[in-house]
Amino acid sequence: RALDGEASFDAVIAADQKIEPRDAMPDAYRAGLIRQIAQHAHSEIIGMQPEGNWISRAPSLRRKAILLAKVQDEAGHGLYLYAAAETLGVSRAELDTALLTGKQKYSSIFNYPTLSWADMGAIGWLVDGAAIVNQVPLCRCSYGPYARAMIRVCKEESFHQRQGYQSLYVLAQGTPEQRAMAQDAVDRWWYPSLAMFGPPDADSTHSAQSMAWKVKRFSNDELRQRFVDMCVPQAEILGVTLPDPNLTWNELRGHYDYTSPDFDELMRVVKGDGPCSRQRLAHRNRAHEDGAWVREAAAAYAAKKNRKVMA
Ligand code: FAQ
Repeated sequence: RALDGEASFDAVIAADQKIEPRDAMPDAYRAGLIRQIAQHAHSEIIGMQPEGNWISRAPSLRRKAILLAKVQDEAGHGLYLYAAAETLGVSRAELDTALLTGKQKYSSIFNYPTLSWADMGAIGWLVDGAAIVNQVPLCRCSYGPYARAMIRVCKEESFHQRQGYQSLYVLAQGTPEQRAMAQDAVDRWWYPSLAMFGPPDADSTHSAQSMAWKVKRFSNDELRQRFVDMCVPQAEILGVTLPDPNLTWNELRGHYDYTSPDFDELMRVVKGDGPCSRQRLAHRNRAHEDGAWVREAAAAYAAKKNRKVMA
């Protein structure tokens, strides 16, 4: 069934059903989804760089194979997400340009450097952990293609999270140097991971509309809290300390109290002034230029095949 009007759009949203690409939808719904899905896709693609940095320096063949597979999965996630965005009427070339020129953003987290091998564990545990908390509710998002892409992404992401946790666990049980390296990685990744959930609810420009349209199912602060509550017992098992002296169980709220990340820093990073922002974008631009011949060859091959079909 293709929906043909605003009234039916509202009815589908109210009934918790899915909006599909050919359905009528408000322009702002379409634009908002393109914004979020594109940012999400770009995050997966730029997110390959911090970990890609360690593939050639992994401490064993096994760890190298795992890391290589994880980074490949991230490329795959980017591609499902670009495909979901394309169903809204934006082309892949437009999305590429928007990323390469800095017009569209990607997650703040990927503008931080990966300084040691332990960062691979901390990213898996904390960054993929935060991504799962944020993305599991997106499997119920009102836009069908995005919701369906998220199901597979979340399955793979939870595997990524487990491998990061296991890798960090091994270091945290290792020599004093390895334990210090694990703790240092957790110290550096904790607050940037909390910032992944976005600004506090009061400053979140898109939340209200996005929740009314059932794109977002929970607010930024609700998900951030859920992440903190999940990490505290995991940190205890790992034997690492989360770098927050205010982290205490609040009996009344039934949640952990915690120190918020520095939201001014988040906004600076989002605006392109993160420690690695320029490097990440320059690297992506270089890779895009280096890949020009592949795109040309693929287009020429497709044109040749088309001519054969027409003949
Ligand atoms: N970074 O009004 P809100 C991954 C922007 S996980 C950058 O609250 P919204 C997996 C926001 O876009 C990471 N920008 O916005 C992986 C908006 O700016 P705009 C990707 C941020 O959309 C793991 C403005 O601030 N995940 O890749 C950030 O309602 C390991 C106001 O904010 C997703 O993208 C930020 N942290 O809520 C890969 C999930 N926070 O557009 C490799 C899908 C906020 O008006 C290795 N996205 N902004 O210029 C979402 O759930 C939402 O878009 C939020 C933000 C929650 C990120």
